[in-house]
Amino acid sequence: MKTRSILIAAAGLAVTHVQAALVTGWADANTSNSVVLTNTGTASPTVGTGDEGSADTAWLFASFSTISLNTVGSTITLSGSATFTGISGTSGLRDAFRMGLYNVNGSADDLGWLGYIATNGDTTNGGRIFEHVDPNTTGFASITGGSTLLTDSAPAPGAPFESGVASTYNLSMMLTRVANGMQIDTSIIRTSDSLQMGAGSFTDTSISVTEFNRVGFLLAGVLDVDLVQFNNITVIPEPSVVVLGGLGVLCLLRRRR
Ligand SMILES: [Ca+2]
Ligand SMILES: [Ca+2]
Ligand SMILES: [Ca+2]
Repeated sequence: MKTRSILIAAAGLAVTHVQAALVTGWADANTSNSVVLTNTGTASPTVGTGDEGSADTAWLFASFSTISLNTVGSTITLSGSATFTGISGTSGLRDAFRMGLYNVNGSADDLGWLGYIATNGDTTNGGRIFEHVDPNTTGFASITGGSTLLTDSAPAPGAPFESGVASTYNLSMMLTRVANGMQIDTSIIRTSDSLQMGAGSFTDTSISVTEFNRVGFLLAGVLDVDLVQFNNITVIPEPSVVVLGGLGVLCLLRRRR
């Protein structure tokens, strides 16, 4: 009696690529200032004119198509860089630069958004991660009312921003849906010497939001910054490859007498 086995393996893989999205359509939510924005229709907006302090107090924001982090392991990464020219503020610079990912939460203005904010540190204090929970009534970049401090990283060993000269910082904020909440990983790295000015990592186990559709930046008045050039601000959803099929294995046993 012989038994012959035929193994048929069928891999049904359907691949969907989700593109990294350039973030465009920038505006300043601070209507009481007179900050000049240019290149707002691109992913590389320019803040200020080069005149002393002309980029200060901007609350820069833009929309993007909603990205959902409803599945464990899914991520969204905000990335890009910013070149600061003419910073002349010398004290109180912690939290002077902020970046965030938000859900607009049905708001018609810049108030009441939900999400996460990362800030820069300085020589004596680390950068920080904050959360805006539901409900809150504050501006998206506020780290006081309506905001919860999640973590406070170690002090950065160098000046937060170089005065006078232009310096560029690589920006990254990654949100990862994890089984017990949301992991936030952020960095603000000076390109000239790889100095880390960012806020590190935290897992938020009590989350208010899993869908995101706004990017926001703040340039505080203490910077006295003359020009800020953002470069290629993008939001990248992952996974970029979705396996819709899977692996099918069919075993056929044929018995011959
Ligand atoms: Ca200045
Ligand atoms: Ca929380
Ligand atoms: Ca100022």
